[in-house]
Amino acid sequence: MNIEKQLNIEKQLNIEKQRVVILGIKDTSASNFNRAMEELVNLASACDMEVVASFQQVASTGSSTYIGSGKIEEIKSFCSENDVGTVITLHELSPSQLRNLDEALDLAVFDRTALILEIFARRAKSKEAKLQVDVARLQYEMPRMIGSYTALSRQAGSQGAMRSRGTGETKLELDRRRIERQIHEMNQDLQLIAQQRQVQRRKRKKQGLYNVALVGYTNAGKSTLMNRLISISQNGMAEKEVYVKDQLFATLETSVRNIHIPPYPPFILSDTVGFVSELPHQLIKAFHSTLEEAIEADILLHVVDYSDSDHQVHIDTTRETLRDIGAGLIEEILVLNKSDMTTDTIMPNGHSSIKISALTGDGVDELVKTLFDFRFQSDSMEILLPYDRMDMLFLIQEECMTLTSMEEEEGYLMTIKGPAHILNRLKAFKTE
Ligand SMILES: Nc1nc2c(ncn2[C@@H]2O[C@H](COP(=O)(O)OP(=O)(O)OP(=O)(O)O)[C@@H](O)[C@H]2O)c(=O)[nH]1
Ligand SMILES: [Mg+2]
Repeated sequence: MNIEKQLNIEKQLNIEKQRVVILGIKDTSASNFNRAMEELVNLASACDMEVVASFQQVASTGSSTYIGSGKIEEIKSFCSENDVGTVITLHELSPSQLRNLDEALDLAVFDRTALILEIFARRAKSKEAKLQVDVARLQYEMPRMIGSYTALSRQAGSQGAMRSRGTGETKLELDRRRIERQIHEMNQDLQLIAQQRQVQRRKRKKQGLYNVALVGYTNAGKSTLMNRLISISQNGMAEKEVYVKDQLFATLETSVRNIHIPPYPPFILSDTVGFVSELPHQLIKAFHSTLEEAIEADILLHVVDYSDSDHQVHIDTTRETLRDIGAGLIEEILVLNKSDMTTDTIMPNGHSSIKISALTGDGVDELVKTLFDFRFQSDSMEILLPYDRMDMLFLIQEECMTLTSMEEEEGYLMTIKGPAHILNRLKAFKTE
């Protein structure tokens, strides 16, 4: 595929409701394959495309055109009869496969990775997200561009046109260096932004607030749960709600909010990008810093769309990705969301889970309680705090949960629950 064609695809991608067909090689069990193809339809619709047909072929290993010639003809005639100009493949194609299939079909061809990159590019709003997507895209495009140059120069060579081959190679080298330089500069900018983020995170850490991160498969309801918690939060200042939509990758950046739901102390809640199976590796790397918020959390709220029959696969995918980014050992609470849409009573076993509906609010109180049961694993403690220890009173208000409080002659008589390190500091005031 040459660069002009590539740009053409990008142009076409910007047209609303583009008609496309999807194509997959069935190299796994029928159920896995169907699930993956269904997800591809959802990814396409997240990119404003309408999937008009789905083609499949039983495994053909290492084909230079991904599929066989019979299937190519079938797709070609279907597309010309049905006014379809674009084919999306389930697997990531090698640069040469992409080029060969593109030429054989004479249609715009792109793979699942390119589709996901396009969705991310469309959703990116902040400078950081835009840079991350640009880096990932360039990394994806570079070998494919090299492939197209190599093909061009091979063609030229076979016709004996040495001069044009030389020109192609020089241009290739220049473009390659230009892109490498661009990637390098963008990575430097990203590093700067990541450092600023780190400073903010350190500040929050210093405050010692409970740091909770929402994670989970895309479209599970993480942002809806965040908004629900914001709506019942009683901060002095109202926190801004986050974007929710019934589409894959509605959220791309991390939003951090301060939540205070009495009688519990305030905590920090972050909502981040959702996971998907086989997230392109270029993106995992690029989004590492976005996901860092999750890596440094005290606890993860792993949100699952419990009404989706594939929820166990989604749980596994999310855990795998968490391990990949280095957050695999953080304590998690499995939040079985959208329980208003299912009567399923089988709970995934082996971990602490809780059923809720972020939409109706059912189970959310219980979830907050569970969250703080994790935080305050010790028993409650009774203290008598002298009136001149306002510093400690402040600490209690910030970090602990006050079960009872009375004003006595010598000070406040309180029963509190709190994180072990804070209770340790308050030991001196413990009543017998
Ligand atoms: N019925 C029902 N729908 C829900 C519930 N929670 C979320 N939804 C819907 O599910 C869709 C996705 O919700 P989001 O909160 O955007 O999901 P997300 O996990 O943030 O998704 P990404 O940001 O794309 O990763 C929206 O249409 C929500 O209205 C729920 O408890 N019940
Ligand atoms: Mg979201």
